Amino acid sequence: MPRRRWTGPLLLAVSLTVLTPIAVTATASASDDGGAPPAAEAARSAGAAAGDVEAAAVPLENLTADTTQVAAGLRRPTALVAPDDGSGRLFITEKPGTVRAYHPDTGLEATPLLDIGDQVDFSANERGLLGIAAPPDFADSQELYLAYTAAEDGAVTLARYGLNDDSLEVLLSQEHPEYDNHNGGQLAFGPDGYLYLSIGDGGGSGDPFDTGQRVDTLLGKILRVDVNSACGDLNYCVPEDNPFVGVEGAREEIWAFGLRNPWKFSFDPADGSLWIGDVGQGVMEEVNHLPAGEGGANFGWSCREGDDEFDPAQCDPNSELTEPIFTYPLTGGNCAVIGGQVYRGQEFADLAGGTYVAVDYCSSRVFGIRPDGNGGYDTAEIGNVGQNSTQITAIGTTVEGEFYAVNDLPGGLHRITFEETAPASTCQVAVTTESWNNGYNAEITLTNTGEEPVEGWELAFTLAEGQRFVSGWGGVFSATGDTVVARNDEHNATIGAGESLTLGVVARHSGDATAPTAFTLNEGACALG
Ligand SMILES: [Ca+2]
Repeated sequence: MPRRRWTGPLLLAVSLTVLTPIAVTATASASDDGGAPPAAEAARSAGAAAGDVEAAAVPLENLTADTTQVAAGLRRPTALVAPDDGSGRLFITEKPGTVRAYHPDTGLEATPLLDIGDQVDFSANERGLLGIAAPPDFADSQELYLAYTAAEDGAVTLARYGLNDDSLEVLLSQEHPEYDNHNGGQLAFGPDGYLYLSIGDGGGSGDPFDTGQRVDTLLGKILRVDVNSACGDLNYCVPEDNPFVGVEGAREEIWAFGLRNPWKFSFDPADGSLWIGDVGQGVMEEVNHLPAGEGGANFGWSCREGDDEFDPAQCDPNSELTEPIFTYPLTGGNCAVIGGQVYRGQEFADLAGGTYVAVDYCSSRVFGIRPDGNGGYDTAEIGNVGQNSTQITAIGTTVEGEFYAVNDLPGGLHRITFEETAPASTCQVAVTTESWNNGYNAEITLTNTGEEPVEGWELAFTLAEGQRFVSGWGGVFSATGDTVVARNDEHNATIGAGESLTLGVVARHSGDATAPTAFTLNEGACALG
């Protein structure tokens, strides 16, 4: 069945709608309620510095991600964050309600940094302490923001924890009583200094409350709030430039909607853009990407699941949908996308700089995504880390941008590293020779072992010492010193997948009649066989 694609007329129809939010550009200094929080300035300058790091020179196809376990004994970890306090620590949430501190030199601290277990409902697989964010002023404030499902009623709860006095102040609570899955619970400060929180669609299956497309509920959303001030009855303020401010019937905390279970999202520290991994229903997983400051995006659920239509009753023909920039199917053991981070560290900058890395919870396949500079994206599977770290639940970074991951069972902390690997060979060469006292004739059988036809070819090889090219057949030959290049003739330019062709070379030698042993086809090395 062909997939239904979003088409032009629907996009144009946006101007006719009333409730469709208008994409806004948040400027940190322009809000009317006293300007941006103090964090904004620091966050922006940090972003500018991070933007100076070099971009990767290695093609995604040659990039491989791997993990190495550095700590064990975590209790179902769900998130990790690096406080910017010069300590070099990572804080890791554990589902039962504890936060553990880790330092590369001293390992995992045995005693939890904090314990709010008596406030947390972790009775179900997707419930518990789910998210953590450290504000830019953490070094002074010693405050952390936590997202969890609350004891008693399972409400998705945002709270501020003071390490100095072990205080816990609830800021926001969203009822979530019917189903225990799809709680979201990711927290992160944006480059604008505001706190962003994801909440799932209310759970169950198939969006039973139709919350994805409704803007009168916080379910199925990413929220954006100012936690540095309080407004009226709220323990936070809604930024004036949130997209639904002043829209009747809408919750003004909403930043983006049409999400199913945005378990993890993150900001690229270099450009402030927002990356979201949204867990799919039964067909596909998706990754979404929004430019910095673009509020009001509708990611489609439950009208859409990824690229496909899901529930036509939820499709408003007047609503503009933001397409996922990457999807992958729920086949081959895949089950749930774990949205990751954009690599902006130094150690692997030449390999992975600017690459968004996500992983599937069940299959442990790692996906790399890079904007291609022309509005599109390069994507590739860049490894499978299932041998070292099954069931990854979160990818986080150090203050310097180096990657770590936590995995669910058995709970561990892992360093993520990258290496360059040669692309798999897609050609094979077999050589037979017939030699005489001062020359030889080599017959070369070249096979395309790839899945795509080769259109136009250039086979290069080097003669052994003391040998000289005399002539060739089956192609157009040229020789420079001991390097010989054979190019296709008009009649044999295409080598179909799995097909072979034969060519030959006559060379002189002065005692060593060894035929060439290394061949490259269009600059890619061929296997010998
Ligand atoms: Ca979507």
